Amino acid sequence: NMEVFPESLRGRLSSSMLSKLNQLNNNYLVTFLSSIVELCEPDSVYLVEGTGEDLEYVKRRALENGEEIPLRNRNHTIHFDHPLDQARAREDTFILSGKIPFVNTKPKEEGLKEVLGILKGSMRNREMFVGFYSLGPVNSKHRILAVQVTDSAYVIHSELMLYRSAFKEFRGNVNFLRFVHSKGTQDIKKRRIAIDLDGTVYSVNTTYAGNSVGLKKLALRLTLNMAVKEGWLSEHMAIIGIDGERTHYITASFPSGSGKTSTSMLGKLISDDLAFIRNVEGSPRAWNPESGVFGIIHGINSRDDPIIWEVLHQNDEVIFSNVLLKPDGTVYWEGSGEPEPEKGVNFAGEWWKGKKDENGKPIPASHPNARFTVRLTSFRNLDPRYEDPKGVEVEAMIFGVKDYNTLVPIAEAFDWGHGVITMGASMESARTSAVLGKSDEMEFNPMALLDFISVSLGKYLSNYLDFGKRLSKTPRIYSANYFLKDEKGFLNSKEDKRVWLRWIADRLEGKADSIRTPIGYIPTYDDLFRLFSQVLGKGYSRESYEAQFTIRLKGYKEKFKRIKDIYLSIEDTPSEVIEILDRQLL
Ligand code: SPV
Ligand code: MN
Repeated sequence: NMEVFPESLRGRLSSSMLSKLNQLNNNYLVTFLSSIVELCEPDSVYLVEGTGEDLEYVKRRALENGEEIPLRNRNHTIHFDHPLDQARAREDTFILSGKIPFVNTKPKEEGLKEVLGILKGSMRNREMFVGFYSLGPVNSKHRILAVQVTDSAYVIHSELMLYRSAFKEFRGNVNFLRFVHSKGTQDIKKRRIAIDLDGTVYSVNTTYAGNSVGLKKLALRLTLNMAVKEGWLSEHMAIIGIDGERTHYITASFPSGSGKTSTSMLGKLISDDLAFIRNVEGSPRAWNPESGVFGIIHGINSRDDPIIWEVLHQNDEVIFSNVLLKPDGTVYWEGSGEPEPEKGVNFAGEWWKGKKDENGKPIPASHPNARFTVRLTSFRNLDPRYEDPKGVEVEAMIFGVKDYNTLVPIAEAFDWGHGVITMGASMESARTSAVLGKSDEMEFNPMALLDFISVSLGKYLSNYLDFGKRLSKTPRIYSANYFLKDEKGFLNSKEDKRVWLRWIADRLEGKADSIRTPIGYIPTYDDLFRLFSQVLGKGYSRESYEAQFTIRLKGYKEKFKRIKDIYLSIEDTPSEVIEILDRQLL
């Protein structure tokens, strides 16, 4: 009965929108939406069911209000974020909770008061969009429902591409995760991302998708917290199928900008960024909560990334963000292999070759964290099982880092505990441009998750260790590093990762040997010689093997000492973690 809707909603929803809402008959939804419209005071509210008509409308609004600019290809648009809002804003993001090591927190009452104060009236004279989604296949019993509220047509447009619309699933009094976003006045000093682990995230004065598209990394904080409580894993991982005699599904956890997306293009694509992993009758099964890719565009070219290149040049929908807009209505980014244009428009305004900022530093044509937003269905290597409600069985997990000095390109753990702790929980990686601040400093980044963790690492790791103990067959664990260097440069070429993946498939099928070293099992020269020839049609010298697979004991020892000190300083580190690190240090 529509009479029962609060006046705040009735006054802002058209009669067709009101009847849509009425059909759902969901009291949680009505209460949530009326509290947000009373807070943000939008002019009107548009419920985005996810139909073709909705998509057309949202796109039109994004073009009309200038959040997106049309490109020469009629299915392509470009979006710019504020020059100081080009990446995840670590310093402005906090969890509303007591202290958690390595995480920005704020007492709940104080943090809520602050962010609600900034959100007050933030949508005046604007339209508010409400999106309805499912994290994971809609018909999976493990799917998680989520609602996004935003005054940005770009944010909701992105979500229509990146997530599965699930309006009808909200019928009745079902609950859902809540994401409230306003672009506000783009006053960067008042940018805040406040995460309430009870199930709501507020984000304001930012549009960069990692801060504004709630279902991506903001939802990860909520689902990670749920997973630790409920005994499953919510991870920053790609999911891919690699072929040997049959398809083996593996997950790959890499910090942003160190090879995760390019690795996922080497196999059958299920996910490029996020994974939910659950124990289903003793077997570890994985789903992609997303249905699209928000990927780094820097360095994407037709030779190294033919699949992504194709996605960006065919006639499917693409939102480019923070690349260079050329005068002819096409775009340019560094590393595309195309000649650098003379001029255009970029994230900092008018741009010309040689333009410098106020400190005399050259302004790149496109931002190093410039991105593309596309649907999974645009990829020719998409595995149809991405929609499998039962998920895929995980046989191996890769933990990869960007380490110039020490870690071997590929190694296999002795067992679950050894892999989880010395490979996953011990990750250190060169800092990425996906986070505001200096690039390339080495950072402690367990499971590539430190930016997204929402519980103490101790609790997180005991859940991980226990998860494996309850499985009837644990995945094998691998450490990977594509970035080893000597004074002459990188020791591996980009295509070598194909060989490491095939080695994993061979290991899973019992076809490849290994050498037991103090840090785990490494490939034999003979197997790699065979695989380099089979997979890449090229030779492989003993010198290359020795340079790549020498165990740099000093570097490893120093690393594990640093890591042990970190875990000793965390109050709730399980004793098993220290035991495993001690054994590694012997
Ligand atoms: C990452 O940086 O890990 C990303 C992009 O996947 S963001 O959405 O910004 O987190
Ligand atoms: Mn990511």
